[in-house]
Amino acid sequence: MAECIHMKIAIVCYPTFGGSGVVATELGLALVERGHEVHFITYKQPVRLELLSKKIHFHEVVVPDYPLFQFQPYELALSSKLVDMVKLYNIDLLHVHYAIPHAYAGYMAKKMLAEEGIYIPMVTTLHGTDITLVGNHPFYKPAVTFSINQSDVVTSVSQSLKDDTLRLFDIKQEINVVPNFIEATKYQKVFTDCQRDLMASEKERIITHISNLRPVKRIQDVVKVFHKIQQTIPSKLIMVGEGPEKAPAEELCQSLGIEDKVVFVGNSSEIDKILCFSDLFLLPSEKESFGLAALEAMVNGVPVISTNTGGLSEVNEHGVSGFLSNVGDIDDMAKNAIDILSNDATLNSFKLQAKEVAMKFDTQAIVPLYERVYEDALSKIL
Ligand code: GMT
Repeated sequence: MAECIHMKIAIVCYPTFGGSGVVATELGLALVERGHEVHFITYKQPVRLELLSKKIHFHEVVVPDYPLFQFQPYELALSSKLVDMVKLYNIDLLHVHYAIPHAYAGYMAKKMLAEEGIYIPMVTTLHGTDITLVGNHPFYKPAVTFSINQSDVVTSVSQSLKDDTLRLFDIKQEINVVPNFIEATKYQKVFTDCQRDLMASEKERIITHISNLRPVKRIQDVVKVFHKIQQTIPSKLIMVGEGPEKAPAEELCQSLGIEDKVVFVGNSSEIDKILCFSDLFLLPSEKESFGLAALEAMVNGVPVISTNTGGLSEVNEHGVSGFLSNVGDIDDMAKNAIDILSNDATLNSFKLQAKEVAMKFDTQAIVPLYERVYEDALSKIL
């Protein structure tokens, strides 16, 4: 592998539970491992960022309340913070995750810096809802189109998201597909302390769903698929995450009479522990540009029953790491789940295959692609 020059990189992301923030944080940590210096710039310390050191910095963007403003101007505060931090730490490159409003704020920062003779490239990574759900709204579309086109390099987390972006926006920039990744080698050890008995009896299978429980995840479908599965296979459902669809899902469990078989655990920082004792992962999303949660399940040896929307088919291999169905096809998802769960031998081969497919997305394979993107971005301003 060719040696890469060490850079000072500012990463802008959402710090909360959610795929784009997780990817940005894991990327920052992996870059530090590879000798770069990383500065996270956002409004709160990212949830998966535990360690700060000489090479990992966190700079908080503060937006003080001012009574004149009905909405506090976060982009303004973010772009000012970017300008200050780039100057203070001699940062080489901005990497913004999620176009709204980060690419817009990054562009403004670039322009302000250029006024002072400081030229710095911006890489924008598109994650999904910034394109397919929110960014595409007429309220935001011109600004999103502009800031994508003004980025020095654009990446998307799947081919499907690239295709959506080119279809929905007037994009003049090339879009590089750099898939999401996972530290697969970390999971090669076999857990022996799963404590699965806390959740289910020995005879029961454990089925898991993890998300921000938003409408796009079709949470009612998770419950309906599980309702069918448990009629054939003794099982429990673990629902991880918080969001607006939680209460309606709890009501549905009640009305289907399965509330004693479903556990809502809320947000968790112990995802690996939960996946360690899970037998199957359900992801019946309406849209999913990549499906990082599916990849996290697979690397933990948990097969995935998902829809075939967006980039999911680039992650979950039909008949290998799990199965794909059309959006809303509850019967097909339940049938596939039962096929996997009904005997130990089949389940065990799917578990192994899920792990094997996940290896394709190992950090060691993907992070160098970002380094190449950075070099390309730097070469554009030198
Ligand atoms: O939908 C989510 O779970 C949150 C959202 C986000 O921006 O954090 O996730 C998007 O980005 C993830 C990381 O790249 C992808 O794995 C998710 O598929 C994508 N979500 C959608 O496209 C709906």
